[in-house]
Amino acid sequence: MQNFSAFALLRRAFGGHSSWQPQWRTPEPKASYDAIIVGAGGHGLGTAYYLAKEHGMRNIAVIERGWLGGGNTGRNTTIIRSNYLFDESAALYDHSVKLWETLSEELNYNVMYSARGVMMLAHTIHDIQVFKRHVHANRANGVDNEWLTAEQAKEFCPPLNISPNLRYPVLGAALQRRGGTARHDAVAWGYARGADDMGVDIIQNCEVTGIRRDASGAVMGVDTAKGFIGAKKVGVVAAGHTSVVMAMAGMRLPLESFPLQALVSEPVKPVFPCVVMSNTVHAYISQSDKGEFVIGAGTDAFVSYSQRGGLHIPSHTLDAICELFPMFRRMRMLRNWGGIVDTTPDRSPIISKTPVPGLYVNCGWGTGGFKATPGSANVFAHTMARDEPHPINAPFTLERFRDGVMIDEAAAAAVAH
Ligand code: FAD
Ligand code: PYC
Repeated sequence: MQNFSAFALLRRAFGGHSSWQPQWRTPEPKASYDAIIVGAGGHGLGTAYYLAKEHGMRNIAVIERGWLGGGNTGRNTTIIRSNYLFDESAALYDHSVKLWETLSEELNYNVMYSARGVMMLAHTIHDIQVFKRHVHANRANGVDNEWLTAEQAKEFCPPLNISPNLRYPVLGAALQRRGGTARHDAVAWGYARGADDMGVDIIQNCEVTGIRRDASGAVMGVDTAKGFIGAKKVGVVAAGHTSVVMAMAGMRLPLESFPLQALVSEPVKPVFPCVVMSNTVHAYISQSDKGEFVIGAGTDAFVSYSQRGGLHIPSHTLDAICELFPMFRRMRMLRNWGGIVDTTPDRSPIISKTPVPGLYVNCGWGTGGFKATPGSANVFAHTMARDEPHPINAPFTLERFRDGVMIDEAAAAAVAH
């Protein structure tokens, strides 16, 4: 409670459902904690929340070099879905979708989860084959996904252009009706508030600059901009910069970091009822509750830590949007931005113990980790608390790259990332 202003207390008293964000007063770090999470994105804050709520660990700190939710959590296009191909992924992402369904009630904070349906367009025979394979695999796993003709796709999303004269005509679509969107900053703030209520320290403006190990090699704490902070366990959840942080403990990870961009239009009245993604012409779009079109672009083709990305990339995306939705041609774009995502060779995440006792890592979500926030945090907390993986994240180890047991979800983004 000590971290909240009078406004926040009032808002709590009246139910807490507001997108208004309290000013966070960062506490001074203690000399040591039972566990430290590096990175106050949704995954890190969620991990602290579940460590406290489900595993009774209260002496925890989340250490963030910037401000909470200022990384990819606050920069993404918020698409939520679980229509992944392989059994391991379906279990992980659907665990997350199920948590999304009740997250506002769980946190008493409106995360604005809206299951408005995610539709992936097919423009080629190859697209049709890939998406139908996903539909069948998903249904075999109890995950909803269905095939639509082009006419049914237009019925579901009236602004869609299904003219056969398009450069890449729409030949059909895969629709996951439970997919949708949520409010990204509310997720960060909801988990932060919940964790704070249970005694977790959230320490902003405090970069982790080193990971210290004792004579046996086990973790003993982190060096930070505010000095050394001791901890028996350290969980690294620093999307985009995981390799940099893990190198502090002497570990190399199979990760590459890329800028990924998004942009929003001026706000208009509600005209767009769902989420649409197209890999072939590369664009994805939804309409936020404020009325802005939220549009995602591609990654740069080369690795970089720049949070800008090439200007030609959003410009190609807008070409694609105008082709698919000609009625949006005169819309003006308000702002664009980038984030840094880190990607593994098989495009699946790593949620794992490491060879360093007491050090855990959650990374490699690439362009698709927002949807996974609750599920990932929930199983990572289990892994850290019990020093063994939850059955859902057991396949997502670091060792799979040594043993060749990949979970190849390269086709799963449904966008060319
Ligand atoms: P972050 O929110 O990035 O948090 C990591 C934190 O670690 C940051 O706040 C950072 O400052 C901190 N940190 C880094 N280094 C240090 C250090 N040394 N010391 C202390 N703190 C440190 N996913 C989807 O599922 N759907 C989408 O539609 C989607 N669209 C996207 C669009 C864009 C433009 C981008 C960039 C990403 C998109 N993603 C999407 C991916 C998604 O945003 C990420 O996978 C997810 O948000 C990662 O969450 P996180 O909590 O792990 O990381
Ligand atoms: O994973 O659905 C996704 C996604 C959409 C845009 C970026 N990632």
